[in-house]
Amino acid sequence: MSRIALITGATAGIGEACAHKFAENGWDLILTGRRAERLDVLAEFLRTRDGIRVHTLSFDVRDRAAVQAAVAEIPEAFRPVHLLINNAGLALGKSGVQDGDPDDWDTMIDTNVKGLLYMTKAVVPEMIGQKQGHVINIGSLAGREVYPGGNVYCATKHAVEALSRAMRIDFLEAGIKVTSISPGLVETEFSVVRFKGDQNKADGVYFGFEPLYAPDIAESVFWAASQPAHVCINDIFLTCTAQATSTIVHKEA
Ligand code: NDP
Ligand code: 8X3
Repeated sequence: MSRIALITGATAGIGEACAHKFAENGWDLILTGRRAERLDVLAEFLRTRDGIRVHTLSFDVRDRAAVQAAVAEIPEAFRPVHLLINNAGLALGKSGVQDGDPDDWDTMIDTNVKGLLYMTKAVVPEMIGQKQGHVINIGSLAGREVYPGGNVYCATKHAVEALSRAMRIDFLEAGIKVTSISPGLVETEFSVVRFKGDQNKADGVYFGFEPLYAPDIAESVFWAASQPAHVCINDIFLTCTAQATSTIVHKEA
């Protein structure tokens, strides 16, 4: 029987790498994100390379009605969803709270926290009906520590951490697994988004050391999803070898 994973934020970075990893291993996929064209290109590539089935859904996770409508229109052939990977997320800005932009705060909270909740609420009831399923939430080292200018982004990832633990309790009776995967610095489009298109500033974040790459995270996500039915991986916390904490990174001169 085919296994079906729904990945949010599959148009770039960690979500896209997860799509590749699961497709290579024969999973059928529902790929979501706002950039429909990227989803279409990726879907066609994976269908051709891996011979899997791919359904794409383009919507904004901040839009509750759009989330509900998108999940409701998943075709029968792509149900039930076995695995939800709540990956879509972002940071915007790196100022202190006193200088922060409240619009950026709204976007981070609405995407990273409320979007994750909307997706979970839309997908999990069917898993509960099936008495099986798995939710993997992409948290962050920023969900365990705070760092200068991280304030609201860190708060959203602390919330993701709390929600993962809470969901594990809420879904326990139905046998739904919940896994939290918390990476440190990963070189993706994340910093370009955070610094609003300033590529030089983004490159500076990863300069002088070898960061994690998106496929490194996809390995952990896939491993967590590949355990036997009676094993739930609660937590994976990974950094690159050069990173000890949010603020302590060994950089070559
Ligand atoms: P990228 O910027 O490369 O990818 C982010 C993805 O999220 C894109 O596919 C984007 O798709 C999607 N997304 C963002 N906002 C929305 C929205 N409103 N609605 C739907 N989709 C959205 O970053 P990463 O791959 O690095 O980030 C993925 C996750 O990993 C995030 O939750 C991030 O917080 C977390 N993370 C990242 C780390 C890093 O250092 N890179 C470290 C730890 C955690 P689109 O724009 O097409 O909608
Ligand atoms: C992303 C990693 O250190 O930029 O969650 O917050 S960090």
